Amino acid sequence: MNTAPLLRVSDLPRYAVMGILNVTPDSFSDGGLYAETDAAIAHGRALAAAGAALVDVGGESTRPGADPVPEAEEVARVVPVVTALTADGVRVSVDTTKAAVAAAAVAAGAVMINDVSGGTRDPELLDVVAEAGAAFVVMHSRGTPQTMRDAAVYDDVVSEVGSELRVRVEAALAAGVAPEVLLADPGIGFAKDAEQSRALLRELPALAATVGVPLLVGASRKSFLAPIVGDDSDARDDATLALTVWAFANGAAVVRVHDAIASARAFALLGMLERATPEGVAA
Ligand code: PMM
Repeated sequence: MNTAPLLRVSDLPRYAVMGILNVTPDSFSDGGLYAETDAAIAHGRALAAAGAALVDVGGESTRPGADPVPEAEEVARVVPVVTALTADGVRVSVDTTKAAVAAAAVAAGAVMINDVSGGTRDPELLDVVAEAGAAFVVMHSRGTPQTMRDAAVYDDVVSEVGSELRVRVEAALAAGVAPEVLLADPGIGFAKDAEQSRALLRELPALAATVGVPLLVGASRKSFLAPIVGDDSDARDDATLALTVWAFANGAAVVRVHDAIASARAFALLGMLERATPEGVAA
């Protein structure tokens, strides 16, 4: 399969913020808020205008214990939002585990598929991604949203997540997905308890070396933050901003966040400081 890539990881800016747009009634934290299509489109535009390099549209909650959404319902939630945002020139990723939803998403203009099952839940999804030339996020998890809590048993979480992710990266390559479109994601909170999530965040460079492709990190507002900052989403956003800085400083290529506006502002400033010389700031 020699389809030209729709997006290479190297096309993204150094600090690529992926803004989360959940079009679901029951997600971790912003569920219900953007369930209306028009509101979702407006929020996606605001994320892109604030500097998000990608907007990640999801029509099925991945929350532990969440009920599956029928394919037609997921397509109906996601496609109008993808169509409207891509018409505005926004780079859209779609968070799905289903081949049919991925196919509808790329037909509507999405350039990336983000699969929390890493290509394992629907055997045809990798073929759809390869044929379209879409970029692909291979996330690590174990089990399903119903069973993942019981699957969080590791002797050495960093090396096991790394080697399991590598197997999924090899499967994507074998299906014809190009290496330059791949991102791998440790799946913070997915079949990991709080300590395991922190261990993975501490060891991002070791994980990237094992997996062999650039990393995407999604830690935004996740429950492992609650013992440190409490349950309130504003407090979790403050903590998430620190994690975003940490992830980029430790080599992550993309960070997936709810409050993309704060992250985009912080990284505009950081980029400016990095370009600064004694004579001033280069353009
Ligand atoms: N987390 C959620 C959903 N999709 N995708 C990737 N690649 N990485 C993640 O960590 C991830 C994801 C769950 O969080 P949300 O429902 O708040 O978006």
